[in-house]
Amino acid sequence: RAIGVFDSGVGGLTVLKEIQRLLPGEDLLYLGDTARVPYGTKSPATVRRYAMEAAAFLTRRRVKMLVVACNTASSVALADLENQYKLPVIGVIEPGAKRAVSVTRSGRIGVIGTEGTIKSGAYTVAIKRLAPDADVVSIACPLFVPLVEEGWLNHPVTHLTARAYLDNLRHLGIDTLVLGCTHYPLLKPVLQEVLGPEVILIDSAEETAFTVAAMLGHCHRLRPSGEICTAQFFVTDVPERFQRVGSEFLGCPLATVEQVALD
Ligand code: DGN
Repeated sequence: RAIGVFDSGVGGLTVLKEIQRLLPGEDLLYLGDTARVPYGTKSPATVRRYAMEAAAFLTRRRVKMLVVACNTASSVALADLENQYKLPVIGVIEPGAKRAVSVTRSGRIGVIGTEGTIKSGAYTVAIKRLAPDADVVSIACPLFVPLVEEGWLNHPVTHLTARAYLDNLRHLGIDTLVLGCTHYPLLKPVLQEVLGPEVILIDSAEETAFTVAAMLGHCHRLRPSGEICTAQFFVTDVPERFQRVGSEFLGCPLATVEQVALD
């Protein structure tokens, strides 16, 4: 049985990539709800409905585990998914929060994400549950997703945008920043440059993959690099853009991407 992974679009591929790196022997099904991206600006009720439909699609294909590779969906829909299904359901919030708490020295932790994720307060709750004294500063960075989708990973506009969003966090003296959106790991070099080398960036994609591996109770050998990804990809809009941007995310071509309807 495969591991089912879903996101609103290409962002969750950062999680898929890390799972593949840790567990190359696992079959993976990936659904990107590209017809309805972005989730980040939608209401919690709408994102919950989308997440339930995405999960229903994957469970009809008899997956053994669901990975919600989207912070926005994880922050508002995880409990509903857990109640609905008997399978293990893994979100991206908890693993990132745990890691942030374990590495911070000052206890002052920054969180960036979509409007939906930040408004939900899910990271603040998760971090405070583990470290009640932590000082959490969170800001929404809604322009980052379209910049990443455009492939502007090292563009002057991206640098300026990052500076505008993050200057405040820098002045507040955070020592740890949670990248609370699965698109953001691609911006690591720019974010690190703006914040300076002393701020530790927490990549929830990596942390989530560790949680998946721990849950499955094994770790496979690394696959030799350069091999074509064998996961099966589904999208809800025409595949071309997903295939183009997605191959940049994964660093290898996406063999086949199938367009599907969720109902
Ligand atoms: N990748 C999604 C997340 O992690 O929140 C955000 C993408 C979007 O829907 N805007």
